[in-house]
Amino acid sequence: MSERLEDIAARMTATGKGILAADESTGTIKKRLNSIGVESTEETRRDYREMLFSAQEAMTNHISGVILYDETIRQKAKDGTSLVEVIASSGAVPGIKVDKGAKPLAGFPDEKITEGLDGLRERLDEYYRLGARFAKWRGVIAISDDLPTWGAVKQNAQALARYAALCQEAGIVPIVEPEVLMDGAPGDHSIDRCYTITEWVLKTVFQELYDARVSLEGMVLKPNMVIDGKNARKASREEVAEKTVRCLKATVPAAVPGIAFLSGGQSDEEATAHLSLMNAGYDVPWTLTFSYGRALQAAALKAWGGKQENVAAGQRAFAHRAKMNGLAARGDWKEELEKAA
Ligand code: 5MM
Repeated sequence: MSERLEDIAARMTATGKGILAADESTGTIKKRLNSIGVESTEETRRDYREMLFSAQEAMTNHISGVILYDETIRQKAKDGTSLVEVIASSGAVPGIKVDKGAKPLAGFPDEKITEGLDGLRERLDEYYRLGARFAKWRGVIAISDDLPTWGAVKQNAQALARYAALCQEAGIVPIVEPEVLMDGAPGDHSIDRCYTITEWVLKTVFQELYDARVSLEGMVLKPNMVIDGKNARKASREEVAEKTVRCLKATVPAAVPGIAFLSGGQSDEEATAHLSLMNAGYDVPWTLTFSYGRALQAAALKAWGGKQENVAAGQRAFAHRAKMNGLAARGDWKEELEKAA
């Protein structure tokens, strides 16, 4: 019998653990590898991800699930073990990005719609057979003085809801990721504008999920934090935590088991600090944890540098960030712990 959606969601949001977002599409991972002077080939992408997924300490103690890209879910480690098995052997749940990326939205200049609904039912069946037990779909919403438009918010929310319903039909837990961008152009918006837009987007997403008959108990939300634009003044860590929790309380039903934040371009330490403050200071009905890409991987990518002899160093860097975020998921992170390391 297949595992219940609620049970998978509970494993994904287990206390003190979070999700590693390693689902960079081919273009994005190329940028990441090129930034350390490594050519992006099927083999280097595999080597990099194998380095992360086989990092025993990080994976076993702090990672509850890994989001994979289509190529990665089919790849094998150097010794022939599938990467899905490498992940599962650490106790983490393998997951898969199923959206086909954000494309220009016809009729809405500077706004995007995420594609990938056609044929999704069949793709989900295949991913299930390959071992995925959760999926991810990211909708992106850009902020400017005039954006977003209601049309873009509504259409992205509808796509997220249709995706989530298809996942649940396939026995797969949907991660619903409506990302209000922090670094979209011009990125000079205030934290209060981010609050207003995030609230609007989340309200719309949950209405669409309801209309699409999505079971809230069998999903995980992956939102942005409420934070000012990358090129605007920086709100204090306390303000980010307070406004994020307030916004989520106003929009996310208590039936949702867990919320796993994206890092969205925050520095590694900021992303950790914000999560820890939220867990330490507020009573909330859901688990609050991380589903970070950049904020979990940046240090590891640099320490690895594409060299076999640096695998252990890369894994140590990953273990450190995973540990810091694991502590943050319990509200126990302290700045001194970064310095000590
Ligand atoms: C890892 O990056 C994910 C996929 O990005 P592309 O489709 O653009 O290649 C991305 O969706 C990621 O899962 C989330 O944004 C969280 O990552 P960050 O870096 O924001 O924590």
